[in-house]
Amino acid sequence: MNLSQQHDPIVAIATAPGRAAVGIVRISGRGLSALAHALCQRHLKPREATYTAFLDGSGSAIDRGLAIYFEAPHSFTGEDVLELQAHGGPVVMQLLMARCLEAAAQHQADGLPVLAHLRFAMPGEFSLRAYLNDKMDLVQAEAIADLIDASTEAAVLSASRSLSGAFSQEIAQLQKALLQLRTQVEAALDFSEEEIDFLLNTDAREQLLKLEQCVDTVLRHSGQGVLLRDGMTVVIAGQPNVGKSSLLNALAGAELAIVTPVPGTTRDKIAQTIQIQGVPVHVIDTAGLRDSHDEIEQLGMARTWEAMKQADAVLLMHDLTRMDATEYRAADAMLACSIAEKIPQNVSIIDIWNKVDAVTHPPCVNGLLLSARTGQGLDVLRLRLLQAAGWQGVSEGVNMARQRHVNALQQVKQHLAWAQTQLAAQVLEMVAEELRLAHNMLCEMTGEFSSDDLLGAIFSQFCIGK
Ligand SMILES: Nc1nc2c(ncn2[C@@H]2O[C@H](COP(=O)(O)OP(=O)(O)O)[C@@H](O)[C@H]2O)c(=O)[nH]1
Ligand SMILES: [Mg+2]
Repeated sequence: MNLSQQHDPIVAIATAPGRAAVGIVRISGRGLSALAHALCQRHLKPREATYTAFLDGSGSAIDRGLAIYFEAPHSFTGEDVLELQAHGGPVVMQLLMARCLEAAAQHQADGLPVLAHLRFAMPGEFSLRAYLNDKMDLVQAEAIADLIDASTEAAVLSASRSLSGAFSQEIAQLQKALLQLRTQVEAALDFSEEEIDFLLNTDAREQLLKLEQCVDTVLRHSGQGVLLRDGMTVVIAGQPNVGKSSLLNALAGAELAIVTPVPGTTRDKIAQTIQIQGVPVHVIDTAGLRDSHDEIEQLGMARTWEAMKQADAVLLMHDLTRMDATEYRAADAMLACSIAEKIPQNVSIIDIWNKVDAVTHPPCVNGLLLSARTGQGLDVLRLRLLQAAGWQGVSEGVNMARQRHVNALQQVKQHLAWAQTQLAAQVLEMVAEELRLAHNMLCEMTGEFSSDDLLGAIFSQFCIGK
């Protein structure tokens, strides 16, 4: 998008495609009262719902519904916004949108060229404008998309917290403390005798330490927020017939994967997202791992390995009923070795021993005993998964966060650590520089400084009409 297009009026269907009771067409831009007049043939009082006909070019009603006009700057985007709430049929919506474009084009002839540039909105463009017009910062704008995409109740609550500005406030507090320290350092730099004073007498070291601790706390909470947003990926692996598909079904509470006593039933991976304490957990059932010459099964097994490498945790499943079978145990030992060899260190491997219902004296094992059939041990397994993900369930509520935020905070932390080192070495210019860089990172998080690339990457992920 070039710069001039940034100010074009935009239109989109704001509701999901398909049939619905109500559908909303939304327009944002300058000078929309003229458009409202063309569509409704009446004056719309700002911020009031008016029941009206939506007229086509010849004056016939396309539909009747509610029109709401928000006059700039008192709107979501900070521009004039017009919302047309009509019956939610796809054709009604298309007709209304086409009529908006037609009525806007008419204004070219009437000497209102701005309106004549009305065009379809790009994904996230309404939110982008809200951000550009200082209606919200970048963290809040991201929270809108996260709220819409939230897959669990906990994710909704945390995205809503971030949208209300709770996360932005935490960052603002860090910014404030950092700015205070920077001011002191910069002042000391300006007067060389004060520099000595500063180094000897101020509590700069302590302020820095305190700041680092605050960053740590925000960082920890953000990690939790990222987990709520992105969830964790868990792969169930093991030899054929140990009960992997049964476990997926038991965790999901539905018959998703085919379960049979025939080894090699699962040929491809099957995924399902469940939630544990509000954390989305993407569980992947895989083809059992064994020596096989079946080509399809081999392809399935290759996918199993790929999935394991990319997982956060692997549930390595063993079959308690076959503990006495030498061949089975040898294959299990081989499998454990290959997994330890091939799977990256950061993937947690959790050994689980299935079919505990079928054995009278379960042996002492290193891992969890469970039964996919009766559900025994599943609660412990769920908690173990949360533990592997690093979920602490912050009691005061989690702010929704993204990996981008965590990365930025880690860099802030790094710059503060370097600032400590420079302070110890009494190189005040370098302390000032590190603090400046830390401050910049925080500003980038909230979008006070931002590149077009970053904005493009963020807003293009939004849905159209938001
Ligand atoms: N007794 C008992 N049988 C189980 C349990 N879990 C799975 N099975 C049986 O083991 C066989 C293989 O199960 P399946 O889930 O297809 O194993 P997969 O090949 O690892 O996916 C089926 O006959 C299941 O009914 C369990 O917890 N207890
Ligand atoms: Mg299976």
